[in-house]
Amino acid sequence: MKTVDTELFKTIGSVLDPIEKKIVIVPHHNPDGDAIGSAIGLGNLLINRGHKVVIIFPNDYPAYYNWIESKAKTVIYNSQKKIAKRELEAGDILICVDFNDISRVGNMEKSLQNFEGQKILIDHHPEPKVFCDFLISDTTYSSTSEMVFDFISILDFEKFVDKSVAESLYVGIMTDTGSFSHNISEPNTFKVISNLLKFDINADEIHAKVYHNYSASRMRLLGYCLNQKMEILEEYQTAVISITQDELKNFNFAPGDTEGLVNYPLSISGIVFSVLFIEKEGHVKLSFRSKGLFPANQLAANHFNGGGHLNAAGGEDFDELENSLLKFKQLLPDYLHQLTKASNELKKLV
Ligand SMILES: [Mn+2]
Repeated sequence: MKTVDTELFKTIGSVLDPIEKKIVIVPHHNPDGDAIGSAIGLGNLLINRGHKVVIIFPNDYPAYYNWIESKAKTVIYNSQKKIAKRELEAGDILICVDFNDISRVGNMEKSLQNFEGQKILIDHHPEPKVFCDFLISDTTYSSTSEMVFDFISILDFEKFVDKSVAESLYVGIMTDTGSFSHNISEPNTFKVISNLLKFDINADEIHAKVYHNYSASRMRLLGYCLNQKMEILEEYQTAVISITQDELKNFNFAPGDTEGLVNYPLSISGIVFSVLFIEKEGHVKLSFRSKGLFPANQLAANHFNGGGHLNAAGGEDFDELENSLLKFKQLLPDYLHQLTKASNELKKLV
């Protein structure tokens, strides 16, 4: 079971005093449910406490998260650079959530580097590259949103939690655990969920708002990818899916439409590693998911300029899609031993 460094949380909490200070919250580029949920949840909490808060998203987020209510002003850096820069200049405290490497904010990196106030980081990814003055970094948490709730509890801020805070943090935990299907063996996760449910939130409704809110073309894209584009590399217990820009256009691609796609092949018995290749302008974006002991983050870091969690990582390759796919396949023999080992461990469990 995890041990929480209460003193560290309290020290960092004291940075937030007095409440007149202006706080800027920044999640990572291509924000997912946890990045959005932890940023908005923390933002609403701090506003309820009397702070001035602005949330700057490096780029826009999927429309199925639009219903989450932010009391703080939100700015999208990519489309509102001037306003975003002005807000960063005016900020006293920067709180970075759900990432631990400054390069994860995309082209907002330079503006963050120039931030002159105090910087706090709250995150659950491994191997932080330190760029903040204060760090709460703990990989035993399911999500940053769960960490934010502990932060709130330890600082005795629960009196500032309302429905909007609880809803946002619930979204973060729900999405980062794949609706409570992975990273859920720590009792603390459910303790936090149980606390959030006390704030009159409707968990059934939240699930439906996020997962029953997709476009028909997104579902057709999913069907196409699984039916036509999924390749099973049996010897390596690996599945790959690759999508070109043209294919995405054919399915009226909207941000978020490929989120979660990489998880599907892991439902196949015997598959321990799933990789999604998406062709972008000038590069290929890769998502890696694994089961058991296979270190998806190591492969991502070693060969594809990436990293992340043991079982969920990302990366990018500055090459053509075909070359990238070929390079990946040629790498697999080097990982055969680890893939087989992970697969054998899992067989023991079934
Ligand atoms: Mn997260």
